[in-house]
Amino acid sequence: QVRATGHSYEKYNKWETIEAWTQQVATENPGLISRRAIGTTFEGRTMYLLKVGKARPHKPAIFMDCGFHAREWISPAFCQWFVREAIRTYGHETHMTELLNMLDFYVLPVVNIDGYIYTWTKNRMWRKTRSTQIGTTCIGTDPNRNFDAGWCKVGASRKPCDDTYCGPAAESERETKALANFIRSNLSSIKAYVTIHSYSQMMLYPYSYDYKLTENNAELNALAKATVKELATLYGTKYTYGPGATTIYPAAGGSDDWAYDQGIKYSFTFELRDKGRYGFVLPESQIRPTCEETMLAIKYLARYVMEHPY
Ligand code: ING
Ligand code: ZN
Repeated sequence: QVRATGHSYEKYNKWETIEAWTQQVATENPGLISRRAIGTTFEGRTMYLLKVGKARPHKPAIFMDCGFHAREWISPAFCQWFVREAIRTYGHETHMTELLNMLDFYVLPVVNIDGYIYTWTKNRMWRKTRSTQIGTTCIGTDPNRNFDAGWCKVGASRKPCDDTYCGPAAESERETKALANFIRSNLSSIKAYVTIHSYSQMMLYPYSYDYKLTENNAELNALAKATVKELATLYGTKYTYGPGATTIYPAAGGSDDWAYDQGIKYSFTFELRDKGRYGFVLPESQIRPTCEETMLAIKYLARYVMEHPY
């Protein structure tokens, strides 16, 4: 069992603890996990990406990130939980064993590290990155408005002081640039993109930047329907699902829309628990049930992707 200093899967961990944990899980599970740096944040921190899967050439992959928005603490907690479940159940549970034999998961535990640290030290409700720019004293860009997908056309702000500021240009942020560069460099293997947010219990798929529907809308709808049904089998947690624009709100520059337009046909945004009672400040007692039900969803989705090559 992995125990980085002070680390707990049922608590919210500060960044230093998560960083040490990424090293520890990789070192202790060399046959299943490798770690690499994909970039650095505005404040100079290293962005670590974990590759989870049984080593084999030419494997398809699923990319999953957590911690886009600083205050959505359940999200990084889920990425950590996912990695632990992979380690714990590989070779013991047939579903996970088959998945990791056939697929690689690229897991980025915290995208917006600087913002995450800021929520631990200064302002629990911070959302954006922590980048500065000349001409304004306001700080930060919304990383999920910063992708080159209808950039800043709708549901985003051009004002640097706003929470949904789209940034001075698409991919202006070091964090979004690093993520986009990694995906562009691995497009031939990445078959699905999953980004974990909170809250509101939704499973969203493209598009959010426009009311148009994707070419495979019927398939995405059926897949989302089946996935949220699977999630609900554990505790009855109800998720809504659908295209972002009509299910949550129109918003341009999101990573799922961008990934889809790169050719990744299975692209989803999850909004985990709850529906507003605790909101972003979900109690630690809900980490376990939230992560367990979300594991069912991700494993279901992964099996579908594995069985539908393209
Ligand atoms: N929700 C997402 C947001 O960035 C979203 C919703 C998904 C927008 C996909 C655009 C594209 O606003 C949260 N809670 O962050
Ligand atoms: Zn979010």
